[in-house]
Amino acid sequence: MIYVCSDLHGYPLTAFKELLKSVGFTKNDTLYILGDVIDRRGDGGVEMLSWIIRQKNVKMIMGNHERMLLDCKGIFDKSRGLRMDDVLALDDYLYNGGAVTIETLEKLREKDSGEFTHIMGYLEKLPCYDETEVNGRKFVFVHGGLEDFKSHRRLYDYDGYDLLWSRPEMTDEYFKTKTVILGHTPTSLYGEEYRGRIIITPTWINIDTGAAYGEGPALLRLDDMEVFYGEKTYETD
Ligand SMILES: [Mn+2]
Repeated sequence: MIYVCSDLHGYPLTAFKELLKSVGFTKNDTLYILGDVIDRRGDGGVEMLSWIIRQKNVKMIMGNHERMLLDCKGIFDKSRGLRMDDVLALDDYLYNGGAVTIETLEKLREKDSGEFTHIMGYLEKLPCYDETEVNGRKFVFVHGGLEDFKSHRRLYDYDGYDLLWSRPEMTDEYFKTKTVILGHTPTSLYGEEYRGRIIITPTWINIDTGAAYGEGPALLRLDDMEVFYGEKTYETD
């Protein structure tokens, strides 16, 4: 079976493992995580990243938050002073909830620099999109959306900004023959009636249910399009 989730943003690893257990997820299944594992809450998602890296059947896509962290990775290099581009990137990142992740990563770097390097190296190599086919139905995975969509435009012709920061309008339509699965925009931003629930449109599905804000993350099974929701975690805020 193929499962997809997105925007965990520091969701507790134990609660996430419970969700996987509840659907009977095994080594024979595959899980795609559509970015934004880090930032905003908990330990900033660092423990989750350490876990993801060690799972052969979990594939991650780049989110705008992973991109922002990488853009200011110079701040972890203590052999030189901060440069102006570090400061600008850091400013942007802190504004978007990166402080908790920087703090956890800094502690990890001091305690276990090998693991720190492993995590940063893994993030550097993340793809900005992926594709798969399940029971003859084609799927595209991307964090934000396909900005300035044209049906003839190839996926590799979109730049990072187009894929990681795009927020489709409810009426936007993508491919006729492929369903795009995306996150990035909490579904409640499309209307209170969608809070904590995925949104299914004719050409794209938004699975960011707002785990960053205490809602349970969604786990979508592509084989039968069944959706499962993780436990809400407001109390840890
Ligand atoms: Mn995002």
